[in-house]
Amino acid sequence: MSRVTLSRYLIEQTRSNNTPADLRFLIEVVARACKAISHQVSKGALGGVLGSMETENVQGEVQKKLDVLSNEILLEANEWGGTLAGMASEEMDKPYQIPGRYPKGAYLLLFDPLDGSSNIDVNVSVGTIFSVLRCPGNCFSQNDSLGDEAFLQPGTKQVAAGYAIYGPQTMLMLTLGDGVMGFTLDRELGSFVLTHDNIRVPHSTAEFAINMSNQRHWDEPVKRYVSELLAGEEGPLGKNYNMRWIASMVADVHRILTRGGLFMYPWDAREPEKPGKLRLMYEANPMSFIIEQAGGAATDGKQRILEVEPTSLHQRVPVFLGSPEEVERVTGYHKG
Ligand code: P6P
Repeated sequence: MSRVTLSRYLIEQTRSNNTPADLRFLIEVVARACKAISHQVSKGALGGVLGSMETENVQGEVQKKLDVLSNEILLEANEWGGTLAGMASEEMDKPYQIPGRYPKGAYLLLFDPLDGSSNIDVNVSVGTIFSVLRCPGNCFSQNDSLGDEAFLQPGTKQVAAGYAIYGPQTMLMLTLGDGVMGFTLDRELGSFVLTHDNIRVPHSTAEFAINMSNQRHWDEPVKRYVSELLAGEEGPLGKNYNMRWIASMVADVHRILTRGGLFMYPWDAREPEKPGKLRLMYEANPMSFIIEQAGGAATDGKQRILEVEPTSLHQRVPVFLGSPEEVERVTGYHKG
């Protein structure tokens, strides 16, 4: 059977689901940028790209050289194509304005250019997470600059989302709202090839992912739930659970898409004013769209993450996502 490349898949989607040609082009360009990022990441110490900058991003986190490089690769790849009205990134305080010399388009691209970058220097999988929204109204025809408010749409408004994972293989996981497809980078071809068609998250699981070192800082529903997981078959859940924590959301979510599981990054009392660590617009929303499209569930402990009404571009949110049976259980504990 001939291999279905990302390009062929997108063209077939255009025919079958009327995926707009400019959205197809946007996804192709993002995928091409992810190939370039994969190339840089794979150089490691040989590429002079490891280590940190002397700068901090809007999150107050020290930027890795590859954070900044990955951000630049995505901006330069996407600014000229005429598909975007603007871009927003974890690495930039304000939205990126499409330069006046380029045409604007109808979409907004949001991304975490290199998630899990603290793992880069220890050669653990990292990734790029992206989300696509429509620009509201006719913002792409405006001459004035695009403000944060154009991006502040709930996750249900996403028209596409995906991530690239830079691990033993480089893969691109993508949803256009009609299931989740997985593409593996064939470095000889230089193309992403469809290898996982219509991925489904198992309804139940015996594996959870959380940073246990924060246990004493969690609120009571999470403390109760995790203690029940740890009690195993002698406890109320009546089965033994395994634990994984890669501390790279892309890698943890990829494992859950592949074999099920529950990923948690709850609120904790270390910085009580912050709802959580993970960012809504370019981490939780795209990952939640993907997980739900694969039959999983994603909540902030109280409601679907995709229904959270954003109030700021870089806002954070608690995250519980993965196999529905466990997401519903831990969410139920928050409702008392
Ligand atoms: P911690 C990476 O920095 C990240 O944003 C996510 O990819 C990951 O799930 C989380 O933070 C890890 O956080 O507190 O365990 O280091």
